[in-house]
Amino acid sequence: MSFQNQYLAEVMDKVIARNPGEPEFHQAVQEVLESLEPVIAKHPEYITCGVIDSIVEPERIIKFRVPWVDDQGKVQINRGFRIQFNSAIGPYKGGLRFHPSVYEGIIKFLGFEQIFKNALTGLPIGGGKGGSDFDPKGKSDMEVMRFCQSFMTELAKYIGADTDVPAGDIGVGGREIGYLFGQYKRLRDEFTGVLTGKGLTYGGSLARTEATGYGLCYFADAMLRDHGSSFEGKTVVISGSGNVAIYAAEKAAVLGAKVVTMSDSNGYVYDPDGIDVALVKDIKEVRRARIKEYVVARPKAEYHEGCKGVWTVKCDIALPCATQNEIDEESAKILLANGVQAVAEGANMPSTPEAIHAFQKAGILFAPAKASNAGGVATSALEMSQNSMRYSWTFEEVDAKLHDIMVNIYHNASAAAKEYGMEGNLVAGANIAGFLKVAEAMKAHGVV
Ligand code: NDP
Ligand code: 2IT
Repeated sequence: MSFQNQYLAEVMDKVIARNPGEPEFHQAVQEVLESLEPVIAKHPEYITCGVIDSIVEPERIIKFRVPWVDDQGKVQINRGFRIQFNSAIGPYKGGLRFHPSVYEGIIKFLGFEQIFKNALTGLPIGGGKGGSDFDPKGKSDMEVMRFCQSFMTELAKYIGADTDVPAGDIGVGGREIGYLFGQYKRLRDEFTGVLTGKGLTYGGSLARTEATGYGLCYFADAMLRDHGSSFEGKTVVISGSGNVAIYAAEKAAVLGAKVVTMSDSNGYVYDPDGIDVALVKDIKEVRRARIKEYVVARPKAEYHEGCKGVWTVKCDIALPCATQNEIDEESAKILLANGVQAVAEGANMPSTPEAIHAFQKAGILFAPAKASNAGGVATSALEMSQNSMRYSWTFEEVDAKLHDIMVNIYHNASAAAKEYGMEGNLVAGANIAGFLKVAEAMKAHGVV
């Protein structure tokens, strides 16, 4: 899409020129800037005070070498990143991703989206993201530990409970956070809430593990109910089989739906009787094995090679929970032809712009990641609060707060879309509501 507003077109051109070879970042910025057309028309002061020029430029990019020794005694070198994108409303906050596909452009897109997502939670957290091209798959626990210790040895210089608070993302779960926290504590000799997603014995919050997946379902449920529908009796297709996918599947089933698929980067399983979530937890969280193993214990289920095939399974609701751009236009059209009624994004930017366009054109319910997957980071912020108070809430207390936060995000995004003349467009609504909060804070701080 081309911009009607000349200024926004120029900002976009500059982002592309300054960040060459980073298509995911361009994609994330383009979507937000498109949503800002009516905002600029109403608030031309955002042009003069420079908040849009500033918001697309990270406050700080940290890039470092991560040397570690593998089990054969060979030195391995990976790249580490932390992008501290925006601290207008709170300390930088966002996950760390360990995956071979990680490069600066992936961390930039994730960090940029995190600014608006975090603002939507209503909690005081800025936006950041980090990670490495390290692949934890197939590594021993000791290799993962040595890598995490080396990664933190450099990262520790730049983070802190009031500065920048990392957490998990793809390839970074409880095990990695434990090793990272242990090394930070050793280096700094301080016990603070510098990371979230910590274990329950050392400052972690109850319900953080479940939060992104549960929050996704709370958001989708609010959206469905607002349109006279619900999860009850619906068939749900979920991609991924990691942290977000597992707890989305668990909550969707509790809300009365039948989840029929889970996937990984190799393929997907289809279980006509409904996915056995306890079995998936055992395969992924305990055995760290592939989703293919599922059919060994459930002979009526089928395994299919190729992860894209998951979108050909007929469903009422689709919850993409694996990775960016996993639903392209072709997959979106197949979902629509099969009668999908709602798509809610658990992963970050899982739908391509063409796929989003197809969903919106068809008039189905579409929940964008920034809004619908904000439950993870929201609960991370609740973990920070509990750490500051040196106190912990019960599972039920945290879960109730998470539920309220997700319902509020739905209503705020929905109201912003309506106010700016795009009723029902939650992509625009989420981008606008998140942007306005951060932009007001940036304006108040002056040129900094
Ligand atoms: P996990 O590492 O726990 O699981 C990732 C899952 O996605 C795995 O099943 C993995 O399969 C699959 N996957 C990863 N990369 C690809 C790929 N290139 N193609 C196909 N499948 C892939 O990560 P999470 O569940 O934590 O994260 C999933 C998504 O949710 C990400 O987009 C993340 O940014 C987002 N997210 C996570 C939050 C959190 O709190 N953890 C919060 C908000 C968003 P395989 O094992 O084969 O790699
Ligand atoms: O994308 C995300 O919001 C996350 N990976 C969670 C970040 C966090 O700080 O909990």
